[in-house]
Amino acid sequence: MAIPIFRASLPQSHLPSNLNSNPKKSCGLLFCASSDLNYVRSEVCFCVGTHLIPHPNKVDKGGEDAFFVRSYNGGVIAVADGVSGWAEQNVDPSLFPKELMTNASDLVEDEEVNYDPQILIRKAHAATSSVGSATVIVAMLERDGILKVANVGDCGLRVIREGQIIYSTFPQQHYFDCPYQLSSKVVSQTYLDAAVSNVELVEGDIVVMGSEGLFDNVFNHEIVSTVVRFSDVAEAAKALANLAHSHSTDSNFSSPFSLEARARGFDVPLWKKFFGMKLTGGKLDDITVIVGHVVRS
Ligand SMILES: [Mn+2]
Repeated sequence: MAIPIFRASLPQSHLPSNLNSNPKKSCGLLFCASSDLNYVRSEVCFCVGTHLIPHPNKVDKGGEDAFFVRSYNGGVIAVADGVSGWAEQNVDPSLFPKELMTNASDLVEDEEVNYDPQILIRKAHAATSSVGSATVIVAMLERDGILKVANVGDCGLRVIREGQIIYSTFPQQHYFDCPYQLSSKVVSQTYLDAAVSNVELVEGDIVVMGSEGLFDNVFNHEIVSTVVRFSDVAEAAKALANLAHSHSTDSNFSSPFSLEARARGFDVPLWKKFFGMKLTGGKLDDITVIVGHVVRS
């Protein structure tokens, strides 16, 4: 019987249950199964590294993203991104995603959840009493290599195999910059709105999960070229977060965010266009990156 073990510890956290929204910490978390038996050779699990860089104006509080990593089964990874508009109503936007992730982490082994990330989202949402809202993505790896993904909003996930992206989530949004989100309001999206997929992973695959702060600032080809440079998942997560951060503060960078804004009709005023100027720049945001390497258990 393969038993998951932690071969490296999570970084210090001010959140319970393996949660971490602590800025500027990365961890090399290896939860590979130990086994004396050879017949489980084909079983896989995640080796996970994480890195979070908060929005420059939100460093004191650690930002409004939250995430967790659990070793259950082949591994569970999840990110929630708090919707910052709540600050205008004197609500701390970080509370809802943090509680949502705490609840989800606590419910991972729940019988009713039964390895289904969509049910995990339903139960975690129902258990969350904080005011606010968040986008959320959860991925659960089965030991046979099936990765189950449930995604509400514009967090994202990529699967990289031999230097190619073989699977990608797509953001769900009501309109530009307004994603689907779970909320304390009755009128919001629910687990039923989650985009759900099953992806068959094999040993050697790399999974990159992140908040929109990653995908708004880093192109897919950059994600690939960055992760393939590192054998250490914690180093890969840190490098991706740093790249996203540097693009987010670069007003001349044509980011995925600025390209989408232009495609949707947002641009600099006409007189600036006359001088050949266009809307550029990254998007300042909280940046959470989780990199999972699929290894034999
Ligand atoms: Mn965000």
